[in-house]
Amino acid sequence: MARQIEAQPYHLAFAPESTALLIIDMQRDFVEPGGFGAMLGNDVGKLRVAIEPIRQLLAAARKAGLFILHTREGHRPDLSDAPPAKLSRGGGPQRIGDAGPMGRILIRGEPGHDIIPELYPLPGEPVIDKPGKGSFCQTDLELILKNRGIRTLIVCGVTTEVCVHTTVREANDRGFECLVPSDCAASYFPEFHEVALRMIQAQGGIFGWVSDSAKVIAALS
Ligand code: C5J
Repeated sequence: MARQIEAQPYHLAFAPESTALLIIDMQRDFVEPGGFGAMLGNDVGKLRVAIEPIRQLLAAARKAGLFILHTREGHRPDLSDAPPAKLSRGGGPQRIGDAGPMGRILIRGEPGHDIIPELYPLPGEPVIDKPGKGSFCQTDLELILKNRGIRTLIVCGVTTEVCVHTTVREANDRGFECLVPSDCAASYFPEFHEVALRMIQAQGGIFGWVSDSAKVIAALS
């Protein structure tokens, strides 16, 4: 059944059965002290504003029967899937793979790599482990979405201008319609968050649509 979400630059028509909620990298490594985000010199508190709006949207999406997926950025323990150019970034004393208070930084299976308890996946909700910023790069996400008949993505998570934006761009080029609820994404740099959202909806929605959690929840109810 077709419905509409009030959004910018104009409403988005969607059908719940072909719509997925995709939650990007809500991992301890990004939103808690001592992880990858902090290692890069960021104030992780800036990302935590998105947790409660995502939690509410996730609950509404589960109730509405939407297909829900989560992603995690991270690497194999032997770092064989981490490009040297990524490993050398940061400039600080710590690198990806080094030991931190939540285990080895950005390494699969370590406590810091896991999704935060507030947004923890339920059994049956796919978790896509990705080595890069985009969720389609070197993952089976596209296959899973196509097999399920998904055409519309509601994309949440962190950070707005990095993994959320990269994923929206990748998805847009693959023919998916993407909507980002503005309060369900966050950045270590609030000005980047604002501009990233403007970039998505500019030029008639060059990459997709922007709305907020209240409007999406209203459309799902
Ligand atoms: C970053 C991400 N910012 N999940 N990753 O390195 O946005």
